[in-house]
Amino acid sequence: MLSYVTTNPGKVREAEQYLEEVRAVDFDYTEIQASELGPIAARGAREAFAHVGGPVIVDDAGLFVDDLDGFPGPYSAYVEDTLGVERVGELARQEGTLRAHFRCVIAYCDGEGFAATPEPVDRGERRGQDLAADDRATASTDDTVDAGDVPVKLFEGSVPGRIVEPRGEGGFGYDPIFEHDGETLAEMSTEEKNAVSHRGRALAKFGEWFQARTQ
Ligand code: ITT
Repeated sequence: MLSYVTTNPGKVREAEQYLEEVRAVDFDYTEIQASELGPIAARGAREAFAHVGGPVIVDDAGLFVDDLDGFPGPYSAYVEDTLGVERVGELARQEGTLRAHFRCVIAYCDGEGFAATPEPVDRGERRGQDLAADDRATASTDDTVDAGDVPVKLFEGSVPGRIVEPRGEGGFGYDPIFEHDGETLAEMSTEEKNAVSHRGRALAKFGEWFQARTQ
């Protein structure tokens, strides 16, 4: 059975609409420091696969404020924990910077290879080129897991929007300050959020591909 490896139950709730059989595995894989979500998710998927021993997906997501050079981007979790969502909203609005987007990369690994499709495959050997020098140091000194260089398939989704004063009780994370088409993601039901969101788009691509792979 497919395992969704995450410490965030909100992600699993959103995935249930797309994946018939999926179980949540609460495992905190290493999140390397990198400027792109893809290598972070790919590295996490390898470690999650080594932990679970069967097919896994992990999901790395972030809020990118366009006029703040994409801040907080791959550092969104750290910034949420340290500054907090409301403060990020205040900072962005102080700068007059309202345009933003959310991105999500779903990384799938089952230890096997992949036939070519439009979605990219991270083959591990690219890791050294994708990471900055500090990131390579982090990756190469991690001796807790040997997940090797098994291929990982990546599915990306994004949604444009703007930063607003917090509204709504639903969703999680930065949802209350992110407005798309007049509503914050926190004002939407899970189905409504999925229909427009970064994760919904990535999950739709993954769900279709995964169904074909397992038939
Ligand atoms: P796992 O890594 O264990 O899956 P996480 O919550 O740390 O859980 P991410 O690293 O992908 O997940 O999340 C980065 C940050 O972005 C974190 O602060 C999340 O709350 C936030 N985030 C991710 N997806 C989001 C979404 O759909 N809506 C709002 N905030 C989101």
